[in-house]
Formats: sequence, structure tokens, C-alpha cells
Amino acid sequence: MVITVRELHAVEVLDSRARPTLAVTLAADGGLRARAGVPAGASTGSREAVERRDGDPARYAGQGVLGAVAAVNGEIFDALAGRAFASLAELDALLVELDGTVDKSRLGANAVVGVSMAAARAFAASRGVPLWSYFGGSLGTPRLPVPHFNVVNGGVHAPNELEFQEFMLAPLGAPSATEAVRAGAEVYAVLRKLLLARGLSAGLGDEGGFAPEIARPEEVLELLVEAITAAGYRAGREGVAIAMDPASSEFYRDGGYHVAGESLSTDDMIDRYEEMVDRFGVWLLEDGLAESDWEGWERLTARLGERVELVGDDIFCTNPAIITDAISRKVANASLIKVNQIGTVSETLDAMRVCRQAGYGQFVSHRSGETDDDFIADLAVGTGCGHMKSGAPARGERVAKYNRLIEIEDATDLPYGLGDAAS
Ligand code: 2PG
Ligand code: MG
Repeated sequence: MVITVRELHAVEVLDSRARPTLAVTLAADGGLRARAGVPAGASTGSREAVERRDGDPARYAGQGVLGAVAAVNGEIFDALAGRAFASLAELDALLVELDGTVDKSRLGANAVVGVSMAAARAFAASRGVPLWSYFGGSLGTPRLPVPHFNVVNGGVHAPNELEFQEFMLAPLGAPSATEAVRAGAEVYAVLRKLLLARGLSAGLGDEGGFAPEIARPEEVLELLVEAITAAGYRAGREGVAIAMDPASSEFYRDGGYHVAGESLSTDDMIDRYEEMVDRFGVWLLEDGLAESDWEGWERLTARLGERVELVGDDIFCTNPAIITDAISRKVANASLIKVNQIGTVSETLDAMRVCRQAGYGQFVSHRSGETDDDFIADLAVGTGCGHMKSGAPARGERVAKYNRLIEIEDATDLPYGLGDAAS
């Protein structure tokens, strides 16, 4: 189905961290109207597509996005207006060409990705199908992904002393996405009680997880196992497993990983992770090592790659070329997938395809700065990638994605679970 773009409008709105971002609306012939909210990260990889911020200290401490808004409403609209596009790939290719840089820094990745996401919705609407179904079949068979609930926040997402950024609950053993959401919410509620009973804070970090004053990651893992069990679930792959994103590039300095007052070498870190896998059944480890530590990643993969899904986020930046390089070096066995990290939906699908062909997992992700846009839920379902993370089972911008999974499940008979796409 061809779409002919008639209107494109961006406006500066707020994300979930009180920072400006873009809301983009696209209208096309046939009464098609689609909207997208642009996500933004805090722990970013150095090779990510570059979001455009105004840098005007008089507005939002330099974080304004009026330049990106003007790019959408001006140059991008002029390039798209009145043109008929046969596919999203064609439209996205024009955006990439118009920007002309390798990292989308001229127009701004935040401007480009908002248009691309809205266009994907317009294409789905033009076919009269839900967004997930529009993605369906292009990569794998659609399925409901296992939600990964980030229930303890540290690193740059919280002002506590915990260096590790994310501790997630993964209801791998749940019978459905709806029951997985229930498990996540029930364990979250029990965890809150456990924290308060220990005199720890139940205040929240940026992704809606608790941000207690705990420094040692093992202490958090102990608490999670206790909360899972106390909520009536089995800890582990048959019930609720644990996943972690230490986002270790953020605490890697001078050749050492700085964790709870200690400076650890790469091999110390790998030993430490192996212990955590043995003791707590951690099933997925994202950014266990820093984005610059490729030799370390090779050793980590050789040691744990058979037992654990090792996900590259900062190191891969959803970039098909970097992932291709990683595959040939046997680095990691899965990639995080963030649409705004590469800047268009089509390139995101390319990255997922590269992973799929090499047997690498694809873990679809939100950003720490989010809106109520639930795009990633449909992306995860349609591509059949088997797992997705969207923060805690609390706070509207996180819950929007999980609720969307429940609604898709309610309306379909799609299967739930990792399937064969996850590593
Ligand atoms: C991550 C993400 C999302 P941010 O590191 O995986 O949880 O954080 O959006 O800040 O990069
Ligand atoms: Mg990450």
C-alpha cells in the first residue's frame, strides 16, 4: 500500500524525566493519521545516532529540542510532502539520505526517528492492520515476548550508591504475557515491603524500579530471590528468572571496573558474574563489560556464552555493521534493540535481521527517558523476538508497553515466550 504524506508536525513535549522530547504527527492520503513519541537515553553508547539538543542554557538547561522540531516541520516535511512511498524502507532511506551524516547528527536522530515511527504506524493503518501485524513475518513468527521488569535501579538512573543500573524480573515460566505482567507486579509489591522492613528506601529511579541504598549487586540479587519466593513464585527459568544490565561502561575507568568501593579487572568481573549466575540463576546479562573492552567481551562470551544470554547494548548501538563485526569476533550472543539508537525503524529491522541470521538474540528495549508511546510492544510482538524490557511494572510510560502486550494477547491467540529467537 502506497502512502502519500500530506502533513507532518512535531512539537516539543516532555519525557518521563522532565526533559524535552518530540511528539510527531504524520497525516497521509486516505485519512491516515499517526503519532509517535520519541524516547531518549541516559546511559548512551558512544556510537549511537546523535540526538539534537538546542544547547541553549536559558531553556531546559540546554536540553531543548526546538531545532529538531524545526527540522521535522521544515526540511523533512518539504522532502516528504506530496510524495508517494511504496514502503517504509523507501521512506526511511530518504530520511537517511536527507540527513547525510553517518550518525544522523545533522537533522538529529530524535527528529528522524519520530518521523520514521509515525510513518511505520501510517503504513500499518494503510493496510488496516495493527502495528505488530505490519512487522509480522518480516523476521520471524509473531509471538508475545517475555517482559523484563526492571525493579531495582542504580547507575545513572538513580541517585543511590549502586553502580549496577538494572535488575530485572523475567517470568520465563509464566503461561502467558498477561500472567507474566501479574507476576512482575506481585513480586514488585513484595519487594517494596521487604525494602521497607529492612529500613531501606522504596523511592524510585528513572525506570520506576526501587533505588535503595545498597552498593553490592549480590545483596540486591538476594533480595530479589527472596521477593520472588515470598510472592509465591519459583526463582529460576521455570518461574521468574533474574536478568541484569550493569551498564558497565559507566563505571569502567582507568582499566578497572569500580564496584562497591573496589576496582576490579575484566577477569575479576567475569569471575564475579559467573558466581552470580551460579548462585542466583541470572539468565541474561546485558553490558556486563564496557563498550571499549572488546577483548574482555570475547573472554566473557567464551566463558558464559553457552549458559547465559549476553546482550550488547552500548557496545552495539543497534548498528548492523557493529553487530556484524561482533558476530565474526564471537562477542556476545544477543543485541539490545533500541529504535532511537540507530535512528530509523528500517535500520532497526536490519539490525534484528543480522542477529536472527547469526543466531543472536534480539532484546527489544525502551529508553530511560520515555513517553506514553507503546511502539516497542508491537515491534517486539511482530518480530517474534521473544523478549522485551520496558522498566518497572509501575509508572505510566513503562506500564503503557506492558498493557499493550496484554491487549494484543487478549485480541489474538499468539503464543507467549522466548521461542527460538532469543539466544
Ligand atoms: C539501557 C537503557 C534502557 P538508557 O541501558 O539499557 O534501560 O538505559 O535509555 O538510559 O540508555
Ligand atoms: Mg543497557
